[in-house]
Amino acid sequence: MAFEYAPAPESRAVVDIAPSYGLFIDGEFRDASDGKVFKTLSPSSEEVLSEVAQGSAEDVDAAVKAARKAFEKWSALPGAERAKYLFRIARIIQERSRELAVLETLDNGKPIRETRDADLPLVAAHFFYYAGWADKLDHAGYGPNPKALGVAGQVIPWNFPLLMLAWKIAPALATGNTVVLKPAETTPLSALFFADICRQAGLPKGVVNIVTGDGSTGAALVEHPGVDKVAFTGSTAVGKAIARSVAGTDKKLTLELGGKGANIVFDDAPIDQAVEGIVNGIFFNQGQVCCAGSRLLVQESIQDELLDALKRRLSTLRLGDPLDKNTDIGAINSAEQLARIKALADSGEAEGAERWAPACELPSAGYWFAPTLFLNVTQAHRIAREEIFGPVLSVLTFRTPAEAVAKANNSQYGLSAGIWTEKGSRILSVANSLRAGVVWANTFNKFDPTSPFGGYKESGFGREGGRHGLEAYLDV
Ligand code: TXE
Repeated sequence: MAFEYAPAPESRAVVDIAPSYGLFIDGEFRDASDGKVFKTLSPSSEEVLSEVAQGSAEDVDAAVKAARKAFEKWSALPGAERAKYLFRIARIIQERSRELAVLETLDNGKPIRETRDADLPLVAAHFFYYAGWADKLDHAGYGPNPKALGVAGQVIPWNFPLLMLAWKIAPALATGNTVVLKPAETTPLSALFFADICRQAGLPKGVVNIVTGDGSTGAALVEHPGVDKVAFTGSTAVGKAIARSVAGTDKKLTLELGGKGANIVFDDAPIDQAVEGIVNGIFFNQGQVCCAGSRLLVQESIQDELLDALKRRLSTLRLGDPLDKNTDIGAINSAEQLARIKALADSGEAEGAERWAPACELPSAGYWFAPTLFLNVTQAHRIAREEIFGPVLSVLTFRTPAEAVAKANNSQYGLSAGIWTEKGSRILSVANSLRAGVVWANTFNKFDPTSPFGGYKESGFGREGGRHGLEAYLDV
């Protein structure tokens, strides 16, 4: 891996991080009822960034009550009025995007180029997009005055903290719901900055509440009887536990869970373009992406050529300081996640797959994992079946399109897939045979607020984004 001196990292002085943060309930920041706090740190340096309130069940109750109180007025506002708030939020996000990008990079560990060029523009785009829906709901074929569900309890993960917040909060507010959101315990800061943006935008008190904390705070939220709709993005195990806890209530539920995306490269694919797509598919955000292309299915006849080109490309990736604009691979989000990645990668070796990584010096502090390929992987290997959620690509081969489809679909998950071929007819036939919520053709990890996103099988149910994302927050 080519190492060059990092020139002028994005200054971390751009963002002012307070030594401690409270919960955002009813328009005010406050300490946890029992005074408990936890630390959030920078995964690239292990430096403590701030101390954050650990929300208790009592705090969740206060937040749900504030959201309930705010619901009557908020849902009764004309859509055009709600739209104004959403547009204002979107514009403030744009104005403060440099600050937010640096903050997200510090708290999450992902490269600044990604937060600056992908996360933040998409966050703003989601608010603009759903702002545009708010005043059109009456004429969208849902019947007059489509009803909001009430209070949405939303639990989000750490891999795209602000973007997952936008996916959840923007459609909820556009449709007239109010929100209690719990960010992940390793990345609470951007959600708290967002709370400040809500204040700046003059959003009425209680419409958005942010309760930070760990899984126990999340469980208290989804179990709260005052919550009408639960939206969760995270692990399949927790998603199933939430489904069990919501069963038997009248709460609506959407789950966006894990994945094991197949990136299928046919022998007529443009190799250089496919290599870029494979790299983007699995090394974007260090592979901590639910729809990552974590299984490469390559047609046998081009295997050698493609893998040689891929290895050459991996040798040029730069791993290091996430605030450096030239960094391609940042830090893994937490020690726990790093341990999970290591354990699964070790299982690959133990089960007989061939491990390859470019020569790469890892920084001494922080949580790092070199971009890694596993060759000669079979369906029986754990690394072919389980979500690694790290920069690890499992390479399998196929001979015919039918075999490619069968292998791609041979998964408990069904979130994403990619197809690389010059043949339009093959794109259509293969895409239609794949049991995956999103299929990209000759690209990967492309997102757009107008497109619905969500999974088949153990990747969850319900859709976020686009018009389908609105329906998850309406009684249609
Ligand atoms: O997830 P958790 P973790 C996958 C990925 C990763 C694994 C574990 O494979 O390696 O999950 O990650 C909250 N009730 N994904 O442990 O625990 C928690 O506080 C309510 C895929 O971080 O699911 C956090 O806010 N909430 C994924 C959120 O759930 C609970 C993104 C996610 O944490 C809870 C993240 C409970 N009982 C991980 N327990 C994706 N689909 O993108 C925890 N939480």
